[in-house]
Amino acid sequence: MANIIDGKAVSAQVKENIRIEAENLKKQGIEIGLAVVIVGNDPASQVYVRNKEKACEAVGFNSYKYALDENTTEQELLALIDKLNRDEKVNGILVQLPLPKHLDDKVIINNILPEKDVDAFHPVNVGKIMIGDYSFLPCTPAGVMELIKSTGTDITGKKCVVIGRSNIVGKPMAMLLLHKNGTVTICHSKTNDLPKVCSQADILVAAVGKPKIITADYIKEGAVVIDVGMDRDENGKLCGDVDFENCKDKAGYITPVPGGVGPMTIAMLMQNTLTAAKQQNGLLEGQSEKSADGKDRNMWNKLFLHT
Ligand code: BQF
Repeated sequence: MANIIDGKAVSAQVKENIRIEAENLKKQGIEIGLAVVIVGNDPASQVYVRNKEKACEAVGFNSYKYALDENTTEQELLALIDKLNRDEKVNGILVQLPLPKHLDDKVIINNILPEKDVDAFHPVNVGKIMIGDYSFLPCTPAGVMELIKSTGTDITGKKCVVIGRSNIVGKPMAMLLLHKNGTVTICHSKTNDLPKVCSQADILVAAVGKPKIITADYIKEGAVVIDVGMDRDENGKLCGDVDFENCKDKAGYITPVPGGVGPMTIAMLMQNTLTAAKQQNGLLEGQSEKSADGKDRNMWNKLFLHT
């Protein structure tokens, strides 16, 4: 039986540290605010938004929820974003995805001020992630990194396989592993002999979006297996991309769904919102300088080197 990585416990620890920092900032008169915008009535999105509001409450941030009608126009949504960009009480802005079909998420995201883009989806922040200059962490990949760290696994030199090449998970995930000196392979729907590639991985990150497609034949004995999937099984029950029961005896460490990556994604969003508030209040100046090698800095140092 593999060690089961407890995402809820790790996320609780991260959030507790954030709560203490927020409490100290409050004593200096600084309150932290996150605006959450949701358009339409997608039930999964409503759950995710509620999770984000609850996390804000737990760490002592103000949350401002904007629930807009399904038929909201681009112009109306952009007007709200413009208002939030200017609102000093709002340190972070997130627009819950996916948006209804008539809205183009690229246009919307491009109009969020990069300094308030706590999802790190704006092209400016995506570019910064590529060069290893982390003002905001990509939430899900950063959560995965924290979970790997919690196992005590050193990524340097390890074979890392990421399944999935989305802009939200797969691509930034590969970057974070690369910046930690992993030897990274990105697989996708056109990859030849996926089980063979995966079964060479010391660290396997599954972000496919298909229930339980990763079985024991994809897993190297003792590997760290991280499941980013949020799928439904044949009974409509929440499950991941990894067939947990089938893989748990072969993996060295494995994340469950629920209670694995999901709670970490939310914790990292809180971390980014704290960072945004500090930056906007001029409290991160001293940390924005390069370290001697010019590579690891800011949040990166804080979160992944010596927390
Ligand atoms: C848990 C998300 C797909 C598409 C858009 C805790 C969340 C999920 C699970 C959560 C997700 C997934 C979020 C658990 C936010 C993660 O206990 O296992 C929290 O709220 N998430 C999102 O905002 O958009 C998504 C997945």
